[in-house]
Parts: sequence; C-alpha cells; structure tokens
Amino acid sequence: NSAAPKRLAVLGAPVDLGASQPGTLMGPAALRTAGLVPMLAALGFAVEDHGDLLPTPPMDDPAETLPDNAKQYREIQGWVRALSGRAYTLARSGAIPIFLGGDHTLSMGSVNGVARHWQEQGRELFLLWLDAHADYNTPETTITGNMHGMSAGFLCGEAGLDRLLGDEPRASLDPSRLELFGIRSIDRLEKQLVRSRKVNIVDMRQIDEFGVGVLMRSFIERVQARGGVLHVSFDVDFLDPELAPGVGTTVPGGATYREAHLVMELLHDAGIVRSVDIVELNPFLDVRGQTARSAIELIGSLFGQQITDRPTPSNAVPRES
Ligand code: 4U7
Ligand code: MN
Ligand code: MN
Ligand code: MN
Repeated sequence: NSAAPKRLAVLGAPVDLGASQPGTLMGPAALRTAGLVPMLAALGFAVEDHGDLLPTPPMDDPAETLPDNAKQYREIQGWVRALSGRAYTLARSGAIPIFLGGDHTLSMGSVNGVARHWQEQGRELFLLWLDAHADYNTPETTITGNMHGMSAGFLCGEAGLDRLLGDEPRASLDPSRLELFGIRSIDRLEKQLVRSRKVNIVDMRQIDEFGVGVLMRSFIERVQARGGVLHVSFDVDFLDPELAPGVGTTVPGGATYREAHLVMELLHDAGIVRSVDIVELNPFLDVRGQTARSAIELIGSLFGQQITDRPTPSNAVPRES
C-alpha cells in the first residue's frame, strides 16, 4: 500500500514494574542486539532510532487518590505520561512509531498518544491486541494487582486509573475498536467485563477452528470499511512458549510460527498499520536470543518481508502455480 509511510521511528521504553517479574527492561536492548534496526532498513525504510525513553518524575498525587490494587502505580504513571507525549509527537511527525518494551503497561502511554493524533485527524484508530491474555482488568477486577494486566481496559476507558495520565489528555477508545487476538488466559471477573463491553475476542479455540487467515481478513475488512488505521500491540506471549520461552507469563497453546507470520503478512498487505508495540520480551528468561529473534522476524513480515512476493488475493482460493 503506497499510502503507508516509509519512515519508521523506534523508541525503547525499558519499563518492567508493571509485570509479575523483573527483566523486560532489557527488552529494547535485546531487540536492537538481534538486529531490528538494520533489518527494517534492509526492507527499504528510513529508520530513526530515538534511543530509550526516561520516565517523568513521580507526581505528587495525594495518597488518598492513589488506587488500591495497582502495584508500582506511581512509577508506571511516570512512564505512561512520558510515553503518551512522545507517542503523540512521533505519530504527528508522519513516521510509523515502533515502541520497544518493556512490559505491557507501555501501551497505556503509546496507544493513548497515537490515539490523540488520529482523533485530531478525524480517523478511527483500531487496536489489535496480539496476546495470550485479555489485559482487560481494572483495580477492581485484578487478582494480582499487576498493571500490565490492565492496559487494554484502561485504554478503553475503564475506571479506576483515572489520574494515571496526569495532565496528558486521555483518548479513550471505544471497546468495539479493540480486537483481542490469540487469547487463552482470562480471569473470571475480567471475562465478565469484556463480555459486558462487547469487546471482540478471537481466542485460540477460534483460531483452531477457523484459522488465522479467515479471522484476520474479517478484522481487516472491518477496519477498512470504516476507513480506519491500526495500532498493533504485540505481546510476545501471543506466541507458543516453545517458540518464545523468553516471557514472564507463558501460557501453553499459543500461536505457531506460521500462524503468527501469516497474521503479520496479512496486516502488511492491508496497508493499515500506523504504529506498533513489541512488549513483554524478557531477555533474562530467554534461551540464546531465540525469542528476540522470533519477534524480529515477525516484525519483518509486518513491514513487508515476503516469501515469494506473491500475496494471495483476499477473495481467492489458493491456486496451483
Ligand atoms: B500481559 C493476569 F492474573 N490476568 O491480571 C493478571 F493471569 O501483559 C495476567 O498480557 C496478566 O502479559 C498478563 O495479572 C499481562 C493473571
Ligand atoms: Mn500476555
Ligand atoms: Mn499483554
Ligand atoms: Mn506477560
């Protein structure tokens, strides 16, 4: 799609306080070590590496306004505020921002910032959440208190973290524009909440029954029918743990190597992706860089790496050739 920008802006956010265990703060370094930037440049993009972000200093929110059941709230707030501001400016610059995590709390800032930009442009932003988990908890529903399990809910305007952005404007997404994809772990109250909000969920059972091709195409068509643009939030635990052991919250039965690549290939062909997060990579738990490498290969497919340069027409059955 020729309308898609050819400039990519990479920004690291080494945050790990939202996760259950430390280590994702090494994610941006591991993704760079595995060769993210030269790989994207080889695909013909002008790539700007903006280095790693620093969080803003803690705000002096009065203690009685701090939420219960939201661990490390103050520090995460510093990251989310900084990320939202940077994401907004990067999106406005016309580049495709790629945010390197860091745990999934990163998205509360990155998506909020890009959503503000697209709101100003009058374009509908859709959010594809590639993840084993729904991440739709709130301080009310959470079992663990870990804030990386609350990002999608926060972005869809759920209550309980209302002051998280400080003075940054909040751009809540309508839950109908969130697509949870690859889900196989969801908490009891969280399940009730996503159901009541009518969030679209493609769980692993649906992927088994229908295949990622059919399911992704129907999502892409929905975005295109609205003239929308897309943010892809890629939690590495979307992948099967055999393929991606370097994550803190592995859940068996995840996407296979080819399923994940097909998702990315279809997204590339659709030409709708305008920003990306790569989150939850924990290099401390990885096996010889395997997870970092898999993640990068998938980002390659998302930005146009193809096997034969012969995409299948969306209405076609596979042909012989
Ligand atoms: B991730 C969990 F209880 N639901 O809330 C929670 F199972 O960003 C997991 O997707 C959240 O890795 C996982 O803590 C967050 C738990
Ligand atoms: Mn996850
Ligand atoms: Mn997640
Ligand atoms: Mn995780």
